[in-house]
Amino acid sequence: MRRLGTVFGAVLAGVLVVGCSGSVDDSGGGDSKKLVLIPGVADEPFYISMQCGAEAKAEALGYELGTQAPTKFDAAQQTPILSGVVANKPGGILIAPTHATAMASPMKQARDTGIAMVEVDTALDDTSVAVSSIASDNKKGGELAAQTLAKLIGDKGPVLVINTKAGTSTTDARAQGFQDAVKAFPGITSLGVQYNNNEAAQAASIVTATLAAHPDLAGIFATNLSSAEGAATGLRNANKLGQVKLVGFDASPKQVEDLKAGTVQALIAQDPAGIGEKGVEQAVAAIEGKPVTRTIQTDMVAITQADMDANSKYFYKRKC
Ligand code: T6T
Repeated sequence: MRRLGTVFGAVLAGVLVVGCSGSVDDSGGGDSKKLVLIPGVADEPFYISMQCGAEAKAEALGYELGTQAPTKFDAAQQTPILSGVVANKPGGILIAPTHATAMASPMKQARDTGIAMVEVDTALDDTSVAVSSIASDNKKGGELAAQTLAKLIGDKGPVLVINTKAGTSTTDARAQGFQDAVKAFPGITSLGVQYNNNEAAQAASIVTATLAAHPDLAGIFATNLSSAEGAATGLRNANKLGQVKLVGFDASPKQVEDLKAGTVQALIAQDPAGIGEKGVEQAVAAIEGKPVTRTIQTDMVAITQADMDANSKYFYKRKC
């Protein structure tokens, strides 16, 4: 896989030689010094933090990075954005594919035009398309969430997983890791996984309906920002704050407020800025014909109210 990246980079370097300025490929337009980040959804602190890291690294390496994002976390919206970006022929694209299979065909088409494709956060099932993938160890994150929640509920009671959208590589791995790890606790019953379509309001409704059917609900694992923010609202609406323990992935400003207020008991924070930085490094390596690392894992940390001040560097941003 490393070899694929290197060879691919060398092909791009060949294109550079043809271009007159060293950065512009005059054979068909485009600019190899340009990178584009295509996040999963616009205006969301995880991706904003990723963009901040990517922009800073691009500037440091003498590249320009633009961002184009869909308004919803949806492959049908992300596909035309990707096609529009490809038409402008940047040197590299950092993309968080919104679906593990539905984004395969448009991403292959992009790769086949000679653009260096790097996956940031989410990934395709097909590992042959991107030269590099940078993400948290999401399965391990789900396992960590299960252990954290088990401790909070004294190893017993019914628990629910609120997941985002089926087909999202990261959150599916988190839910799987959680479900596998929870089996080690005989006193815990899994109520299974429900999907909120990456909409906080849907997560709140799921909590309301689950509490009506299972008033003894002990704990919830919310696999990302939208599900965790919405689950906190659902618990608040039902006056169950603190009674039903909530562990959520991510660390948006609202999630951090919820942790401070005791609405959420633990957050599993990722390092989106680090994902963006490393994504740029890998895209640039591929463009310049240098060795590329196929898979890179970034940091993750479980944060509780007790250690939130010490871990504030992991909090996500609304702007750079
Ligand atoms: O949890 C992150 C990201 O890792 C996941 O792939 C999708 O949801 C987030 O962006 C948070 O909303």
